[in-house]
Amino acid sequence: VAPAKWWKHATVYQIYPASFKDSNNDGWGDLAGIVEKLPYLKHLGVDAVWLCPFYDSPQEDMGYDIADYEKVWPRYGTNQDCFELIRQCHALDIKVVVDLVINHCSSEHAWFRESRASRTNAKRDWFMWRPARGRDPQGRPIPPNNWRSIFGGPAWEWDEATQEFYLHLFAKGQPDFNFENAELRKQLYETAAGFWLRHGVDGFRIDTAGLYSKKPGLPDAPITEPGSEFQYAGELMRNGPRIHEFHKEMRRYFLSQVPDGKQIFTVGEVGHCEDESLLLYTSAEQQEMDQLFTFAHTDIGAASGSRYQIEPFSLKEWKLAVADSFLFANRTDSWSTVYLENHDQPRSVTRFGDDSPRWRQVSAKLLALLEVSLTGTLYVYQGQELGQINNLDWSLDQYRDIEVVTHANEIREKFGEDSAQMHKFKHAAALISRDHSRNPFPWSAREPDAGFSDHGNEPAATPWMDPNSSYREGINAEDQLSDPNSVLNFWRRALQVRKANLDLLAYGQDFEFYQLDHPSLFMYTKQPRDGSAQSRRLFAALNFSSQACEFTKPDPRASYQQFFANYPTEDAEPNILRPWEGRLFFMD
Ligand code: TEU
Repeated sequence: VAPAKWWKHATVYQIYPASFKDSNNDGWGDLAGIVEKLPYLKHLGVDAVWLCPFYDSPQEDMGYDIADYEKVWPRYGTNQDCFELIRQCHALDIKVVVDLVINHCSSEHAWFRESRASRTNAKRDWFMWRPARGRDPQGRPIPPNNWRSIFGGPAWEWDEATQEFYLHLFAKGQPDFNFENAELRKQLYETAAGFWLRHGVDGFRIDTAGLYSKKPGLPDAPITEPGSEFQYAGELMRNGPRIHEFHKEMRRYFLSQVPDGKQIFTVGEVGHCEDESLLLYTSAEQQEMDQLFTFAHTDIGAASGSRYQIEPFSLKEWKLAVADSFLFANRTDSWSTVYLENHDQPRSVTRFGDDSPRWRQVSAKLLALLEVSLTGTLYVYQGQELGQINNLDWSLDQYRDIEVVTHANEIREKFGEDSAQMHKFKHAAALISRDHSRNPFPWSAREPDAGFSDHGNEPAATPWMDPNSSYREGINAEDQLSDPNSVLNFWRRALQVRKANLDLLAYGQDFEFYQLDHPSLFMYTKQPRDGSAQSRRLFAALNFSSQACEFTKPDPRASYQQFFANYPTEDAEPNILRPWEGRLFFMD
């Protein structure tokens, strides 16, 4: 067996700095708060943390709009706090991965201010400026193409002073860089990546890693939403002709900034793309990225380009989508990821389990059991280890995310507050909004702010976002730490089981479905990687429904030894899975 790269079998814990822990009682999480909670993470058993953006930013898109790559946002602390956090993590043998956000910066970044100063500015070409296509009958400038921004509305913003549009695939405050400009690329890698590599980070989560090379000529998008002024640009903005060249160049730069022998790693957020491109992006030989996040299994039932148009999906479709996230890498030199949650996704218990009080715990455990058994680097998002659920019964004004706000405004303007469209949108937001993963972390049930802020003898500050009221129903760290049957303690054990069986669980190969068509059972087998001392295969039997369900094992001649389950084994019936029950077996 080849010597392992640490990041292949690592469990990475994703931290949303605004909402993890507030150490200075200002209602916002901060870096010192993360340091305070490192023992909690060590106890859980994670190997690395991925920190969402903590850089200076006007926070139009929660830090994904960066105004200064080399400076910590003051509410999160100082650069010294960040260097200290890196030191403390390393002292506990926890690696640190940070977010690399380079498709765009904030419109407040010095480079963009210069670029917009005049058409002849030396940095004009660092962003995507284009002239108007003429004027409409009212005399307003017509955007260069019909692209819609990912957050809704046009992807172009008119600059009155210099009489041109700039492109922003996301918010207005997030102008896209022009990657065709070599000088820009060089300076960008230096400031966004070099600075942090030299301060000891162990890798990057590369934001929007497929978007840097757009379709040359920026042609109009096909009409997929008739009657709408702006259209989803899909493949025209993604995976363009120079994307692999850019990634290779970036990779060479990263390696030039770390000491010889240090293993850094990168995970790219790529979303939707063909298997061939996935392989190119992640092949060890190609030297681009090490692994990536795809969206098929998390965006399921939400049309691409219009996330809030939700449709029901079957378990079979989801099983296939889950498998797609890692099967492309089987027996190749590529690597994959395992994740169900992040800061752009709602809570997995609500999406894929059952968040009713009766089944939320056991279904959260089932999802943990599924994830620890899959091949690839495992990512756990803060709160997921508690079985956090969506915010139930929220009103629209409690949401904070720019995506929800922009869409809601658009619908209100077009159809009105009381329209069927608005009701549909509210329903979709309750299911799928990004806010559900962004609430303050529930540390304790004994405080009105869920123990988010260290407030000493002062009253606790009002958190920047309401906590999920579920903290009063047992979804908080304090209660779960002391309950041996909690979701948290199950996750701890699950990570230990994974560690004890890496060759089969984290590195296993040749995943195959058993009874793929079954409407409520998710069952599969796989084998240990080649050369492993482990010779037994895995058989997993998972019941994704709130009804008991009979199951059979794939090969009646094989012998089976159950080694992990999410229900007590004493009263188990050999051929029946209870609601949301899952069992893992060694199969000989
Ligand atoms: O997300 C990029 C992305 O592909 C989005 O389409 C994402 O799926 C979106 O949130 C779905 O609603 C990254 C970050 O993860 C996200 O938080 C940022 O808002 C975005 O980039 C812009 O930087």
